[in-house]
Amino acid sequence: MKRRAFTARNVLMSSAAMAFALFAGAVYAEEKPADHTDGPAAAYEPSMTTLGQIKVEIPGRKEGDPVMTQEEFQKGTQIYFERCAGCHGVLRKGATGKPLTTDITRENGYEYLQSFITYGSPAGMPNWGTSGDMSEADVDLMARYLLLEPPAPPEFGMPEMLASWKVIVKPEDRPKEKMNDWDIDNLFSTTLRDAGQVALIDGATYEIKTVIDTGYAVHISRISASGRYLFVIGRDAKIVMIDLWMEVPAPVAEIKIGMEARSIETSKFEGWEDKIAIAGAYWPPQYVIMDGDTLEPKKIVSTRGNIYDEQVYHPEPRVAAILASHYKPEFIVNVKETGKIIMVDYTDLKNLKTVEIEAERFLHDGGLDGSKRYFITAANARGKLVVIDTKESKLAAITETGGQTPHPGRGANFTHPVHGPVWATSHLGDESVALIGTDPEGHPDQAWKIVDSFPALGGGSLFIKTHPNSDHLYTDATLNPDAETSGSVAVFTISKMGAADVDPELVTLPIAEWAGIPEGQPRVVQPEFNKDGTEVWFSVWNAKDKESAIVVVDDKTLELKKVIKDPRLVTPTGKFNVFNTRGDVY
Ligand code: DHE
Repeated sequence: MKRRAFTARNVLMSSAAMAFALFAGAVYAEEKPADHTDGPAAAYEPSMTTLGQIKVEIPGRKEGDPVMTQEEFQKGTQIYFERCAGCHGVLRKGATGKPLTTDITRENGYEYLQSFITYGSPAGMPNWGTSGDMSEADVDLMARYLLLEPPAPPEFGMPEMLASWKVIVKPEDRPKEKMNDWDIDNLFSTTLRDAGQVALIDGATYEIKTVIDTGYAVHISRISASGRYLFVIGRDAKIVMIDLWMEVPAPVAEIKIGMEARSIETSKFEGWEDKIAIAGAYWPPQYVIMDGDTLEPKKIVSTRGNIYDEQVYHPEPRVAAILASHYKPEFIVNVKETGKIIMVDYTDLKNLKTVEIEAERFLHDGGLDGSKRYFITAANARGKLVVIDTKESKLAAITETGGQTPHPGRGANFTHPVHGPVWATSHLGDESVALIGTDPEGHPDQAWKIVDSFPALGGGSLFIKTHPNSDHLYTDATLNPDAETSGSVAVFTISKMGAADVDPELVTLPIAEWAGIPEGQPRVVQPEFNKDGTEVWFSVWNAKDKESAIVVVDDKTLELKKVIKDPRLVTPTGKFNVFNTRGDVY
């Protein structure tokens, strides 16, 4: 395999700034990227915006504690959860960032903390003060805050879940057959992030059929195996279950499974279609197994435990991607900080069987290979891909991608003219696209090896996509600091890809320009195909008070087909085509 030395120009120099700005909720290119000095891996950390809103008390005062009012402590907690907890952990015990427990912060003292927060460090700490992201007063507040014991956010167990659980329409009162004439398989459930809603958009007419209220800073949609139920999860851990058979699809059940969450999935194994749902939380660190019809919570499993390699206890390992196996009645659960992948057998919840696979830290997103047997996921902070054989519930391989911070979404499967079946990821930290061989039977020498790596537009890519009926591979560059780059996508022609020593040619599509949005600097995010694989949709994601759009491209000609604009399209990001999402077609 050719090893590429990516050019400094194309490596995402200030990806940290961009990612922090993005995930702290300040999302747009028009906002000044801060001059952080850290690398992209450290930057790709969540903002615990929901936790930032909880009311906390100052923990019992100790001798030598700096004086702080309740109001200041509350503000410090909010800033900490929104900006620091992603790296340093909710409990300050460390994650991708160093621990900030009081034994350490008091040893270092106020001046050290104040200067560290102001100037950052080459090891990855952003320069919050000199970048202007935090005022001098906030830096002072945070330096004092860190000398106090951290507040422990509340747990969220069965009583809290049951209190939040609502069956809006009981299963027996739901339609017995599909009551609308919508082509529900070709609907796009479109995240309207800052509106806390999803728009259901018809894949043929581009009409917004309905807009549904969901959770706060809504994140992803997943669809039950039958295609009937749509599950949407917000960052506040609220799940909304929508029945697509209703005359006008609407929520039939909802629940909160924690205080911060990102993932939701439903059972797909034969005989178990639509029966079970599962969601994973960032806080408290747990996954929850629910009834697939009603969202009744059945079982809460904590992910607290030891890191796979160091065998050191981690108090808050977050649940990242969850996928349903097609080979067994199992869910595949990525536990970020302990680097473990848990195969959860959902057939007998009383005697729950799980297989704990030692994988790598810090697990994030991933998808299935073309045969749907193998789950390939990014341990993004370590630049690696982990491959799980879902038939055997076993680790198949761990491979370095050669790039910085792989971020595949669910990845892209295609048959490469030279290397055979491959799965692709793009990278957050540099311009590369890496292809991993996925055919251990037909191409055993290439299986689970990076068979090619070539440049796309630039660093800051979040998602890559193709479709079995398409000859194109698309990748975005959403977090690239350059507005033109973050407003464009790269397209490669699969049938023209050749040997690894020749980079495939790329075509750039100026998606944001095509959207014709007069104000702001929207970013282009997440290619998603329609059901037949003839069109690919891109979100043109602008500030919430500015116009956004969805741009539809003809996959054969790569020409603009449609710009969907509507005042209701507030901050569109992820789009989930019902057919492709339920069948893991990507
Ligand atoms: Fe996501 C998937 C976590 C920010 C859009 N995102 C995922 C998954 C995880 C995750 C764990 C995989 C879910 C699964 O498959 O079960 N996302 C996080 C974060 O922790 C992070 C970095 C910061 C945060 O505070 O939330 C984050 N994500 C974002 C965004 O800001 C994005 C770009 C816009 C938005 O709407 O929030 C975003 N994430 C997405 C999308 C997917 C996703 C569109 C699903 C992609 C797919 O094709 O399946």
